[in-house]
Amino acid sequence: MNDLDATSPAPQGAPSVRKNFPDGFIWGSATSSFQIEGATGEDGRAPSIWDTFCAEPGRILDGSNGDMACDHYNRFKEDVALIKSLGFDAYRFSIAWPRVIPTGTGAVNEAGLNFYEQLVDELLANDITPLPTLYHWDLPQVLEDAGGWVNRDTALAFADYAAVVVERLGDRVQTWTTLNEPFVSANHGYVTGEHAPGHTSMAEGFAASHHLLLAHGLAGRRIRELAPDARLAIVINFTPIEPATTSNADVVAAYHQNNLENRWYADPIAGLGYPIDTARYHRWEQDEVRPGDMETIAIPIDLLGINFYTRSIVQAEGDYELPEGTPQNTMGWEIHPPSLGELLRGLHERYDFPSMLITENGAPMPDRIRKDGRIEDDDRLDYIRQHLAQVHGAIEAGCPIEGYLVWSLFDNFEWAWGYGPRFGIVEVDFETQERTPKKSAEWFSATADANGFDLPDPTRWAPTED
Ligand code: IFM
Repeated sequence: MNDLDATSPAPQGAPSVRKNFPDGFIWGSATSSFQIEGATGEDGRAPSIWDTFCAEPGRILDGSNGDMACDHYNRFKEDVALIKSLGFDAYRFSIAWPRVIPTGTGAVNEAGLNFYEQLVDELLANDITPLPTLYHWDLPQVLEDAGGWVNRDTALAFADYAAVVVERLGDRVQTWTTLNEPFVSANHGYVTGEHAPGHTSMAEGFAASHHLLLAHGLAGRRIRELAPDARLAIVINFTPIEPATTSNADVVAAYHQNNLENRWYADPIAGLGYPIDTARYHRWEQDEVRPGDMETIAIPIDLLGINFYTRSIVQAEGDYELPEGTPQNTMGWEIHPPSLGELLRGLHERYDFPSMLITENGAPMPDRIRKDGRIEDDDRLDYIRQHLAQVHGAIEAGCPIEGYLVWSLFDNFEWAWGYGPRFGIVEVDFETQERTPKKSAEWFSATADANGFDLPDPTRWAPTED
């Protein structure tokens, strides 16, 4: 949409290489309901576990909450116009269960459902493909009060909620995503306690993980019945794991961590069951698994959504610290683009899902340099460019990757970190709600428009050999 040549000059002596993407490659951005909508008390929305969590002292680094966030609920039309001006093909967002069914089960809140209907219609009117996710962590508090994801009934309630949404929007939405990052819901919510509802129990984490997967399968079945032509998807976050040393203890720790983070969800969905040795290692007896559950979970999907940010180096004792000088973002996550390329090739080899979409990738950066009113975020631009180069390499290696969605469209509420980390390619001034595209947004927009980009210094993060 713009004629900006945002490609940074190539370092001397390193000619840049053109990366053209296949025709029809999808370019877009992603957000989630609690992180941008605000309006937590409007039009009949009931509290979610995140409203409750934010109200507990000490849970959120800057003491903030989602009450205002990006006020997207009241500004969605201008936000869609902004997406349109950036020339994106698709927009991934999530639907807030506590807006649609405030009591978790039962009565539908028309005003809540209407909001998403208007959003979808506005996107379609602007030729932007809506990619809704049915659950991105904002569980109705009333369901948490009844046990949350540790309670099997939550999975059944999720399927009913999914059916309500699909019945209303199924004629306009072509791809339905059930869950976002079930690992984070179960692990951060019920094991480490860093996310809502803030519990710290390994046993609860395993129960939650099974019920989340069951929720995916049960909802998937309803989606198939109600929208037989739609595609069924789930979004999983992957963090490639490496042992810190070759010691037996570190290798074993890394092995089980890899199973928990990277295989626990994709394996059962692919019909491979839970990584059994890791279940035994953690003494999970699988009491929650009832006859037929694993078949329900293994309902075939059409699309795997992949969220990737970093890799993780694991040691048996204590947390690994990155050596000084390691490239990292403002949350201390290592920047290591080759891990994405390896991940994509590995996923395709292991699972062979019909299609894959990068549903999240991006970075919080300092955003301190400003010129002519715009943030000059060359670091974020380079992060996105290097990861796109890895996606390009994976496509060339035969991986069926249909698109790339940057996380995130906006600076927004970064969960337990509050509003400190800025992931947006569009700056949000939280005082005035003014939105200003950063340099990375202009570069990404130009890249989408050209369906490709020039990669300077191509040897810097050359894809590693498997
Ligand atoms: O902000 C989150 C998002 O909600 C889920 N994936 C990771 C992002 C960055 O932490």
